[in-house]
Amino acid sequence: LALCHSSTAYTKFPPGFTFGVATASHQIEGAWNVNGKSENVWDRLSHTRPEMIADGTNGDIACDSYNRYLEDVEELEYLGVDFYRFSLSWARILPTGRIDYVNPDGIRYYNDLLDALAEKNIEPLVTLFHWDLPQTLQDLGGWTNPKMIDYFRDYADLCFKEFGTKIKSWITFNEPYEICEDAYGDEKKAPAVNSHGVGNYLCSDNLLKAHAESYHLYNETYRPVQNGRIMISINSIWYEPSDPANVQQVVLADVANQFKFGWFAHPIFTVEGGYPAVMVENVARQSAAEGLSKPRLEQFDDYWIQRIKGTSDFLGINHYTTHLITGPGVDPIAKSPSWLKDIGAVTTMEVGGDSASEWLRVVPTGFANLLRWCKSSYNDPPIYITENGFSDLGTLLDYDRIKYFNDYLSEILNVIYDDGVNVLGYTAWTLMDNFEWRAGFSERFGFYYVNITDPERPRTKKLSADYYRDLIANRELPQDERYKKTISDSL
Ligand code: PNW
Repeated sequence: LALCHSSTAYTKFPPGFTFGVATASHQIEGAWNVNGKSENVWDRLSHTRPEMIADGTNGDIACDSYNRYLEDVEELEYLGVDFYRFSLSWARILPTGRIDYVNPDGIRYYNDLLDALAEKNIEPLVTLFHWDLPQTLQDLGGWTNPKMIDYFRDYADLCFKEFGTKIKSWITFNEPYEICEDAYGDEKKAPAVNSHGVGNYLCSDNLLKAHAESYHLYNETYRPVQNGRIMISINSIWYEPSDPANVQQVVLADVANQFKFGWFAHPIFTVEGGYPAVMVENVARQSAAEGLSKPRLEQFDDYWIQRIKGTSDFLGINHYTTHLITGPGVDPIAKSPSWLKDIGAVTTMEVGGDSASEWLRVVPTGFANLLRWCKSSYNDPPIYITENGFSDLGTLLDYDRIKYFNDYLSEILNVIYDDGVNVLGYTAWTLMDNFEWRAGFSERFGFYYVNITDPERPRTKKLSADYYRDLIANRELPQDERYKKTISDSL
């Protein structure tokens, strides 16, 4: 692979390019049952099935950002970010999940945070849904229930109304793939419903409709007075052929990318709209082979194809890693039926450098390929990178993280200057070590180390914090020798 590519690379970001960091409510806030907040699906999972969290931790206190948000803002100020991406806790704002009771403390908390950010000139980029569904709504079926379209629109409506004068940039959903596949088609994420091959597709139907309804609501009712923008953040594991000369693998990698990224991007960002044709065909073929008289996934009708199309002002991309396609067939880890089996390809993670997360392999060139593919597949959309980051065990001299950021950012520069990909901003995951879902605190992605055995939750900056601060201050990849060590130095 072209690893030498980045050594000759560009270092300066174009004028107007912006930088931020991201967090998510359940991963940092804590205060899980304080001042009216109700239980969410991650509270439920980590309390009732603690063995499902690698280190048995939970989000009860997490980074205690509910109480320590001013410390968060100080750290953001140190980094010098243009914007801060965080998410709202639905269960803190609407404890029943429905619009019938608004918790004043939820409104107060986010107003306080927004005011503190405004004082430091840090722009908020706010995610409405980053996985912490109120348990009350999960009890009704969660994202497999079509009523969620209304519940989500009501929640979005309230947030636009309450916070829309302070928030000009909204993200409806963080990573619909993870929401639908990991949580309803598997048990990798809460609520761990594991309705593989069925629940995952019910979820995508409802989620895409809920997204579209919220977009139209914002567009028609709020945008004329609030003048903001609204988008969705789609995650990709980018798939590449393990042997680039193998035509069958090349074709299958594209099928896998349609199933992964295209599942949610195609309905929103293409001219024709709807789910990718290859996805609809594959699921129909598999369903027939299973003896079903009706496919487990069906194309949207014309009304919904039109209603969902074009409903994002930018393409938000969360990207971490690349995996490989080794050939046709049923992946050995695929359940039956399942999204993975429906792809009809065998995947492997045997590629690139390691992180502390099994799934996260370091493959910077894959990022460039994904971005070029997005430009050509989706009509050259304006793109924000809404997450990108690297996990380790929490070392303060985090050279591997610095190298990851450097090499991935370098690929962004390559595609901007060489291919004209329209990337407008970059968001690093994450401000500080936080509750990494089923990995608990065992995998750490932060610029700040958080000591979770200390009730004060002290935050200690890592070397990567200075790297990112220098980068932002100069709008240029730092060349300073103190950031450059080999991978083995940081272990
Ligand atoms: C994201 N993958 O999840 C989430 O948005 C964050 O909340 C999370 O902490 C962060 O990335 C690190 O995991 C992902 O398999 C989950 O490519 C899986 C993948 C990527 C991102």
